[in-house]
Amino acid sequence: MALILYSGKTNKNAFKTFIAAEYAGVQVKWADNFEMGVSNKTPEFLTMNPIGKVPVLETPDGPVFESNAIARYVARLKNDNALFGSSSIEYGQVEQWIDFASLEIDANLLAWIRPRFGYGNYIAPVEEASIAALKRALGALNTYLAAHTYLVGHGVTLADIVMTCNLYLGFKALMTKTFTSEFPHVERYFWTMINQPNFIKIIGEVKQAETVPPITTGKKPSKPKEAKPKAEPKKEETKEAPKPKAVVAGEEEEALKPKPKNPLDLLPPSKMILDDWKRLYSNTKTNFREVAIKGFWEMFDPEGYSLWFCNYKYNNENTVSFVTMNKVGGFLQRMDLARKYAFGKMLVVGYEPPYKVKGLWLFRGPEIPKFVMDECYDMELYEWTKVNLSDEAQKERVNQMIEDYEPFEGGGILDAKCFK
Ligand SMILES: N[C@@H](CCC(=O)N[C@@H](CS)C(=O)NCC(=O)O)C(=O)O
Repeated sequence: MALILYSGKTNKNAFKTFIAAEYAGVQVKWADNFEMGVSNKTPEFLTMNPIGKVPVLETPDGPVFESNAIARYVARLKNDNALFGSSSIEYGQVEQWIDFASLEIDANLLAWIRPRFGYGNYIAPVEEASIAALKRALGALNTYLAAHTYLVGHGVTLADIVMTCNLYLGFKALMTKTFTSEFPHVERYFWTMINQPNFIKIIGEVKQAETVPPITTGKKPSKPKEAKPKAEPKKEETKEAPKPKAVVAGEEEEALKPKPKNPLDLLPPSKMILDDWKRLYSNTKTNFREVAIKGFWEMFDPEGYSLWFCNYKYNNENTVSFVTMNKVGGFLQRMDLARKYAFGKMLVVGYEPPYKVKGLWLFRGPEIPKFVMDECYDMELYEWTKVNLSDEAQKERVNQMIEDYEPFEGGGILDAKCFK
């Protein structure tokens, strides 16, 4: 029989339960007709959780509240669950990171977000202190993750579930790319976790916040300028309730202006038609060297396009094959913004860990486009080297990467992904 979770369906604290349930093989379902602010204030609900907050899990043996406790309970329903680690010390570390995720990350994120979402008064020095404390915590997490794929051991634990759900709120609602780029290992960790099948199934696709929401408490900010995190672009604060993005004060006019052209569209025309190359690549099934590779060099326009090798900077961390492949898959998804201007091949090399991730990219223009560098955080996780076209060995490496030639630099190709 399924356990029942009382909560709104977009609550990140409720996601912890459902993700843990996926890993534990436990059935949980949402309570029918739950209405936030109404259902959690009834006398029946208050007997389950006297503070009237969600989520609450109803079990045959009684209710459990507090989202971390619910996730632990669900995980415990499976004996020897790897979500708790595989030894006493790992168990201790799982608990350590759950507390860190709650007390150092979530608490500061909430202190930052609440006034901006209209819950509680905005007080500039309080916001500043919350952001500083959050940055301190993210800095520490970033240092740890520089040498770790998961928070504990070599697989997903409850600590990763709680941490990712808490970070999710920040990435979705508050922490823009400008803010998170200071913490590249946290970014990589977050996108890797959020792309795990059991996470995607529950949370779905996540888009990072593009702006920090304006203050909506109805009170004038005491010190509006200092209130904003320094890295964020200036934005008008408003006294009114939140409005759809395009009509928030100062943005209406902006929204009506035609979108500026991508600077790459203003480059002198090129003889190379990217779509023709992509079509040739996709349609060549035999004689790849003679047809596709030969065709590539005939089409290639060194004036209008540039070729780049990339090499993942943290190959030693690539100890789990599917995590490595997911990482590359996530990168290609995020490169979607460059589909009109790029072609890429990404290889996961080696049949034994650590796997090496190497790629080849063709970009419109003589440099890697700035908007790609700015907007796709994965770019900085790779070392980029422009292909020297007068070096035949480098050109042969290009051919081999396009062709998935094996063995590639002495290793088998575990996975080859194409961006086209
Ligand atoms: N520490 C609690 C936080 C619970 C919480 O703050 N729930 C909010 C929704 S995310 C709530 O129910 N608020 C309603 C209220 O305060 O009355 C947990 O992790 O479950």
